[in-house]
Amino acid sequence: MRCGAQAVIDDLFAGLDGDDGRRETLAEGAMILRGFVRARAQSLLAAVGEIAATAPFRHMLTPGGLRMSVAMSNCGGLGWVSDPRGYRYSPVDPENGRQWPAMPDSFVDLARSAAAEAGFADFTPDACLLNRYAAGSRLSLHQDRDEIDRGAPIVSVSLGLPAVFLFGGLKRSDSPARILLVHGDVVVWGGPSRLRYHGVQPIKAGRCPETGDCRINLTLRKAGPPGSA
Ligand code: MD3
Ligand code: FE
Repeated sequence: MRCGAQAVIDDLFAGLDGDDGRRETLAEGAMILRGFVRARAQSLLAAVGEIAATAPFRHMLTPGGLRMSVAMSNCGGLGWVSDPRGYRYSPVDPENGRQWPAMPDSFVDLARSAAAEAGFADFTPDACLLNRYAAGSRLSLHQDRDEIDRGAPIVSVSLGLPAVFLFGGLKRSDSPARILLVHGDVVVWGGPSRLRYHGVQPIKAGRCPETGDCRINLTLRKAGPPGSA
């Protein structure tokens, strides 16, 4: 049921719902909850399919005019967009001028419970960026700084093919740690880790039962001002 050699380790923890107790603190404010959504992954992926039926995955252009290798969509009151005018959050899908699909309750619930587990009480996301990685897709080192309220954490969910995540420092030149993220893992990034540089190495080609030949990452965010949503 799972991708790669992780299956043996995962089997040792199988049968436990939700948090299976494997948590790793990467740095102050950054915590991995291994397998946190494994039991709910198929219903999350069904919700991703419904969102993508309304707001299809697309390859956005960077402000420099390059086509991103990761295909993206959004749900929630705000969605992250990039085009030659810049990066920003938009309440509408620029492809059709309509509001992004609503954020499913299951996304809100998992974000709240994962954030609470990592010590961030009362997290309410108003934006969810959906990233779809095919073999070879990557995300170069960057900071997430388009959100107004930097006091709120970001909750990220990994589904499907594994990824080598790059976890850097507060300067682009800080050499990043490499962390394997697999199907069902959740990471919470907040506090002093909120503005760390991070990225994703090119995804290795593979197949898994959950998503086929891709990796899906959900990032649940509070993009709007403090006190809103
Ligand atoms: C560390 N996505 O969408 S999620 C992104 O796996 C993004 O698709 C990656 O980076 C992915 O912006 C990584 C993990 C993540 C998200 C936000 C962070 C790590 C972070 C903010 C600060 C530090
Ligand atoms: Fe990011």
